[in-house]
Amino acid sequence: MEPYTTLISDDTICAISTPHGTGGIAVIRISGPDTIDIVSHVWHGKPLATATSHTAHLGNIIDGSGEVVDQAVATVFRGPHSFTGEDVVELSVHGSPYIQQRVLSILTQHGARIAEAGEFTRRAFSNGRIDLIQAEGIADVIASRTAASHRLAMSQMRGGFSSRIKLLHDRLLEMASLLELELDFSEEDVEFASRETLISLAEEILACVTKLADSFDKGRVIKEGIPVTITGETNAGKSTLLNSLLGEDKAIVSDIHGTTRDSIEDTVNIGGHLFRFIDTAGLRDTEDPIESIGISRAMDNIAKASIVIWMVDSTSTLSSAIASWSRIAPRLQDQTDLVIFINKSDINAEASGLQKELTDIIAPSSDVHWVIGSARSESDITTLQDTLSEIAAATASPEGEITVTNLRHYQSLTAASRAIRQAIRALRDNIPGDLVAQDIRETLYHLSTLTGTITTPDLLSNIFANFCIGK
Ligand SMILES: Nc1nc2c(ncn2[C@@H]2O[C@H](COP(=O)(O)OP(=O)(O)O)[C@@H](O)[C@H]2O)c(=O)[nH]1
Ligand SMILES: [Mg+2]
Repeated sequence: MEPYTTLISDDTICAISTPHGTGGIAVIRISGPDTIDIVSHVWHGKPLATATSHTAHLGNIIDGSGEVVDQAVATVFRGPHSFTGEDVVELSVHGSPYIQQRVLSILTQHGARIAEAGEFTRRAFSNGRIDLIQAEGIADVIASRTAASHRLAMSQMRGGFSSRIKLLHDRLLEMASLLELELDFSEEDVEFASRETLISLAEEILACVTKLADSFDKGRVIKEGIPVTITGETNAGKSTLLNSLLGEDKAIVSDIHGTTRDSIEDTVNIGGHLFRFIDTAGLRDTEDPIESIGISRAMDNIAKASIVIWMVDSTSTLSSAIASWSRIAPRLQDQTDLVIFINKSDINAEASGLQKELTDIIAPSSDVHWVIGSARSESDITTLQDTLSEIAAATASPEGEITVTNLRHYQSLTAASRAIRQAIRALRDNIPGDLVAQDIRETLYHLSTLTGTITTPDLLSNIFANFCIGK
């Protein structure tokens, strides 16, 4: 697979790669054919032109008049064994914004250009150091907020997903060549691979592609947060619970029924899993048109959730709990985990008695998790958090399994699976080999767009524009 090579200019770029502002040190990265030359003009110390790759050197950075701007460390990476594949120098300077800007401006005076967002990574891609999936993995690693999303992004950056696609690519090429042999010798009526063999090969490929595409739902949840919908009757304490989980007063809490009319959501990291909590309007009959919309949103959010927390007010009547349940139950999906939080135990000593009564009503569903306590109590919130972590851990993908987290990847995989399905149909219907080969080529095309072997400038600009400057 040849990397995409046009479009990148052969000039030398520079940027601050550390975050904006003041820090202990800041790193200024320079990459391109004239890197060593440009840096040498501002460098007083061991000559960088003769420095071997992957070595660090102490020296001074000087401006045009010979004034020392800072003492710095220059780390030299020689192409092609650098991140970008070009000559790279990383200058570690003291982290004052003034020094950072001064050094950048001196470098540009000597011919370097300020890099665009993601341009270092884009060069790494163009020079074949990484493929597009890995480039996107780097962005995800930088953006990762939890252990789970970090693990997925790391695996993607290091090429786990890419090598799986490469494997599928090779198998498809194998299939295509078998078909082409068949075409070359079609006059002589020899079969190089039986249709049966080709079908089973194609089915194997389809199974792999499908498995990857199917992991997307899980992957998206890891990246965007596991959706947890908090539902129940009005005044059950849903908004109180949301606020306790978030550790801030996000939703309005009041004893006025129907206070929360819209869905309010936010994400929190609990035990290495990202959860997206959605507080919803309380379930009741209402004449208020706005509240009605809120309730229908709440219903949608129950259906869309991975986990539903049903808040039950233990001081309220059993019949009102039953009424809530009759609204919730039809919306619950088979795979949804249900947590029943019996609330306000602080003002109702009988709260735990409700568990048995409710069990009889919602039986026989076995995987219900119970929390009996108060949405205001720190230790009860901890119990709930532990329950949520356990649920997330139980549904997380096993170590080493590839999980697709990116919509672009998912779309390419779906397109590839459509094309390979078409090939299987054609093989079964004994359609001539050249037509089958066309479907195989289409499948190959979609896998190639995934890794970036085939790409367009627009797509690349789109992907790299989301990177930060200096990456
Ligand atoms: N005593 C007690 N009151 C609570 C508890 N949770 C919520 N409340 C109160 O119940 C009322 C309704 O709470 P809110 O969170 O707005 O309920 P929502 O309508 O379900 O969102 C408010 O006055 C809360 O302060 C609890 O655990 N114990
Ligand atoms: Mg509320």
